[in-house]
Amino acid sequence: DAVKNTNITIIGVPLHYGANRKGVDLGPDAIRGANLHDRLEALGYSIEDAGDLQVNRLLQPAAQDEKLKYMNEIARVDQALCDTVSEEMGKGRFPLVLGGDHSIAIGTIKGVLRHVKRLGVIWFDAHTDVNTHETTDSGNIHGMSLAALLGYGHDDLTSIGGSGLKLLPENIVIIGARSIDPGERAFLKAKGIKVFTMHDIDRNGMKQVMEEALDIVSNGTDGVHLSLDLDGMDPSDAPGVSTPVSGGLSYRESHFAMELLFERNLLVSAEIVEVNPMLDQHNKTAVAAVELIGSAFGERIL
Ligand code: 6HN
Ligand code: MN
Ligand code: MN
Ligand code: MN
Repeated sequence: DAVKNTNITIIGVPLHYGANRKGVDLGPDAIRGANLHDRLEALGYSIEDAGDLQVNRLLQPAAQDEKLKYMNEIARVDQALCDTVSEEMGKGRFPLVLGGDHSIAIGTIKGVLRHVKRLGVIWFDAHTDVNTHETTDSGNIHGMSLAALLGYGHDDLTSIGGSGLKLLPENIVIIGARSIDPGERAFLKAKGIKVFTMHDIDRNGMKQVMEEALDIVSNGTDGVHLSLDLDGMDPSDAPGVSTPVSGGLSYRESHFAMELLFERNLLVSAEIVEVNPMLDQHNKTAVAAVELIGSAFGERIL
């Protein structure tokens, strides 16, 4: 087991190009505004905020990038994020990255992989994000991040952080999936990636699902990353996301998952993505995100 790291560095990434929809770039401030810093401090963590990475203002994607919208800027930001995450981990700190859309997972996880070669990942999401430019309908890179981390997709995405860095399919679990594109279905099957869909959670309950999930991500790995896409939660509890899908995880199911995760003491890094304050109601989604992080870091009801 990893020794619990109580030194956390918050890194904001105000990027929305991967979702091709404004608003998610306001996520870092909305999450900070929901008292992330104080909540973690109250749990005994020591917090540093590194501020936000710089994202350039672009008015439209280049015409040739129809299946890889805004790729150049996304790749540039992900490379900077990879370097920042890796630097913080080099100082022995725990990186907590605030998105931004889910394309930032490429940068976060590549940075973590520089320090933890055999990394387990919990991908909490309504989607599975394993498209490539060859299978995508939308051309939105936030739907391609997990494939890129496995080494599939355009070179400019897979080579971020150095091309030797990769996740292995057997070390990943996806939790909460209910919207999977045809090309993704084939990919998940071919690679043997374990997906706990909403059907599995309905059938077996979150307790059994998380126990199985945590066994998978901890088996033969040296640490686990949490990639928390808020659209995994049901839109009634998390309405402020770029791509909402009905039939999601309830408030308690989501919290219970985070509480069980904390009990295993596996986390080396985490990120919160897809919080979109422009689509939210009274910052409800950012508050839910901070509450989930609270549970993942040890908050208890009693
Ligand atoms: N996310 N599968 C869809 C697409 O456009 O490729 C949705 C992707 C959503 C990505 O929520 O991180
Ligand atoms: Mn403080
Ligand atoms: Mn996602
Ligand atoms: Mn999603």
